[in-house]
Amino acid sequence: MVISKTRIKKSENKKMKSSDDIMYADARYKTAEGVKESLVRYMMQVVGRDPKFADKNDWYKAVSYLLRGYLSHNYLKSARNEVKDDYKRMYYLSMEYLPGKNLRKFIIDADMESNLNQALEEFKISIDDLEEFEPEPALGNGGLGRLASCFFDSIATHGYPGHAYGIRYEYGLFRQSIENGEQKEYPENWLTHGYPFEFERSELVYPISFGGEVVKFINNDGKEQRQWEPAERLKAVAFDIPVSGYKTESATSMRLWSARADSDFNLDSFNTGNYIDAVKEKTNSESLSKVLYPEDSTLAGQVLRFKQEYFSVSASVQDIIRRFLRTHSDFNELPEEVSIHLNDTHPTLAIVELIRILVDEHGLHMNDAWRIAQGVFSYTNHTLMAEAMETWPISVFEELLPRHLDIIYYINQDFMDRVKVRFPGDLEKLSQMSLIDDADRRVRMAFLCIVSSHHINGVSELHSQLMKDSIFNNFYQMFPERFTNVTNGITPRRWVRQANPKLAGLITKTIGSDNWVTNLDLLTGLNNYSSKKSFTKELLKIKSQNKERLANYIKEIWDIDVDTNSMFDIQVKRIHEYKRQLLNVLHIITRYNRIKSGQDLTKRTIVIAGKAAPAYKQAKLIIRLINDIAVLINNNEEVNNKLKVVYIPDYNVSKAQIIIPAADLSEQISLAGLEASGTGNMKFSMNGALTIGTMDGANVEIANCVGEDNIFIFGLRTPEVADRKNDYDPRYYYDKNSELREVIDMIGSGYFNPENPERYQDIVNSLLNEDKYMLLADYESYVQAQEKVDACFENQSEWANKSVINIANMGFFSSDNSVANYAKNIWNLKKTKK
Ligand code: 26Q
Repeated sequence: MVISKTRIKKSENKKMKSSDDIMYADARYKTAEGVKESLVRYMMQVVGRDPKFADKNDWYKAVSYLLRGYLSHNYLKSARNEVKDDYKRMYYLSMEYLPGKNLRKFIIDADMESNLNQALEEFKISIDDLEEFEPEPALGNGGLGRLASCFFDSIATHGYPGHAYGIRYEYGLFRQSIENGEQKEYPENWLTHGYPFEFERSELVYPISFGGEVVKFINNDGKEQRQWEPAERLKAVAFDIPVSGYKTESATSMRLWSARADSDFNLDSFNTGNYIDAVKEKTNSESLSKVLYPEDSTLAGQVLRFKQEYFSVSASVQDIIRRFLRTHSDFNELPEEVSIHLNDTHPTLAIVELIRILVDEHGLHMNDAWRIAQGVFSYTNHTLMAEAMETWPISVFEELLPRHLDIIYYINQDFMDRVKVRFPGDLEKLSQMSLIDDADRRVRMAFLCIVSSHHINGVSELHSQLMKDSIFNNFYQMFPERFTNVTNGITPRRWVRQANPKLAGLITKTIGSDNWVTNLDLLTGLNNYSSKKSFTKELLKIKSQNKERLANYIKEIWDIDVDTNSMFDIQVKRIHEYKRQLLNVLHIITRYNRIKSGQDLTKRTIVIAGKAAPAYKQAKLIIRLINDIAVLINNNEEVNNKLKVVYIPDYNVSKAQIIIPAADLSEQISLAGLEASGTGNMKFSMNGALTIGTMDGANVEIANCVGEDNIFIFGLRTPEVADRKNDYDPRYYYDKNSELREVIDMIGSGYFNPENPERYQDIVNSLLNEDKYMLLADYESYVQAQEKVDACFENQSEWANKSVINIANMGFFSSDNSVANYAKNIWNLKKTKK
């Protein structure tokens, strides 16, 4: 009897699909019917609602869980393949990510748009309805964070074994509102109603320690060893958010760490009856991952930020080692198996943490651990500005990471020995290149990165060259082979296919397939269409529809009517003096004066958006000035049929998706040599806007790709800026140019703010007495370039022709290209898919 029972079971088992079959062949989502069935199940089983009574928010959740479910198949399959074939993996460490909203992206990537729309029809819901309920993870400040997210879109789409690590900030970048012309900041808690795309991995937890002291002891081999005995401990818990690839089965994930109190560690306080203190300590520990620092260049230098940086990289490095040890045991193999990339210096401590773990926890010799680290790490620099260079006081190390400071001293000693050999007798070099700034008693994080990385790259040709010529020149002389360039890129999936579906449709129809979405060089096929009337007509129509959408949005938020026939002249990015939003302002006032004096100018709608760091007074003052000017101009009957100025509050990825496709003109006007790359410049151009810009960052390469006839370049070149630095006199330009003088005098006299005429005195003073970013030197050339822009816009077919050439030649700026470069030249990675 027993035997036959077993037999029945076995034969039943045969009929049952294996878990692999289920994992690898999920056909449910291939039809509208299948999607609908799944959706109703998710609604009942996960959301817990009756589909009959579900509201839009419920449907948003059900669709999101369905997508998460679908993507987890792809993610798990990709992860399994990586392990099975022992692929080298790249781990990207970044303090910031800006993925934008995920719902629409996941739907497009899963090729589910039409099935899902059909499935939702019965419930009278559209995908647009659902998007409104999705919170936006604003886990970054700007360019650097968005770059990381573009790269991961490319990594997932092309099947590279890459994994992202960061922090699950509870509060993302503040929400900006403009009140009486001023920026006000509000907390942005994107997790209030939960985030349906994440998986909490409560089993994936690592201890994180701070403080205490380093003790010496004699180990079993009779050698002196050092050990860190920390005083404070907390935990990092993993949360994974899937990253989908476009119409492919490959996928990856973003692993974000959240801080938790270490309950065991607090037990003492409980036992001694100090309950309140124990709970306080818990809140204190958990505050570590609470909030993203809103600075994007000047460093606040807060201890909490330092702790965040260590928290994030310590958890990540522990996780990387755990993953490595699942299939390997010899740490000498680490450089062949693992590549760790540092997104700027913010995760530098990962280097020291890896060495510490190898030496203190796995018994390696310091020199071996140090050699292994140099085979593993690579570093991207994103800025040359001295004030943005990260350094941390030695006292902070002593207090919080004493063992890490030991290791940094070891590295520095080893490095200084090498400097002595390379530059014999040059004592100055020793102090210039030391990882420790002796005068200030601070650790120089960028130097630590350079010394520890096999590759160091800048983010545009110009920036990479300047890196070698200026701030890192000593290091370049020592390690020329380490320095390289990888020009930034942006994903055409989000920035064209998703943000500008009509343009995407036109391109697909014209080229004959949608292969360009993953192979952007195919856009060159459009070059033949630049003077084909039927094509340019459609292109202009699409631009006009996108402008209509932005105009409606402007009407909604400000109740301002803007004319979609006017030129949409747009500058959106963080507000910073070096980015020169003020130069844009000088031009706006010039236009205002010219119109008032009776000149007939091209009609323009000038749009500006961006956030200022809350403590950056001058940047906030610039925002206020723009808004004061906007009120005056928009209400002035004499000019407002020729000129409108609009400040769009709370710029973020979603807003960018509405604003950028609507632009005719893209403003990229930083002082030459200061914008490392820029990526907004690429987004605009890919959407058919023409650029007015300086020869800075990636603008230089954009000019090369589209040709100088199809871009409006003005201003001093980098060498000219350097030449003039020492004897620059802004008053010379003020005295010489009466139009400029009038503009500055208007700002200074309170023309735009008669209720408080002193308000912008600081701005005028800084322009006339220092003008650090040489606005006055570039003013005349900027205004002349703007005149050329006007003339060109008046000839719409010429404009359209240039617009097509811009789009057609943007292939180089696909993040697919940047990632392929990193993979080949820096990470040494192979794709897991053919
Ligand atoms: C560091 C320490 C403490 C607090 C804040 C920071 C911090 C945070 C963010 C410093 C810098 C950033 C962000 C920098 C950034 O976004 N840089 C931009 O990176 C882009 C991608 O490479 C470039 O295109 C831009 O040119 C560059 O400005």
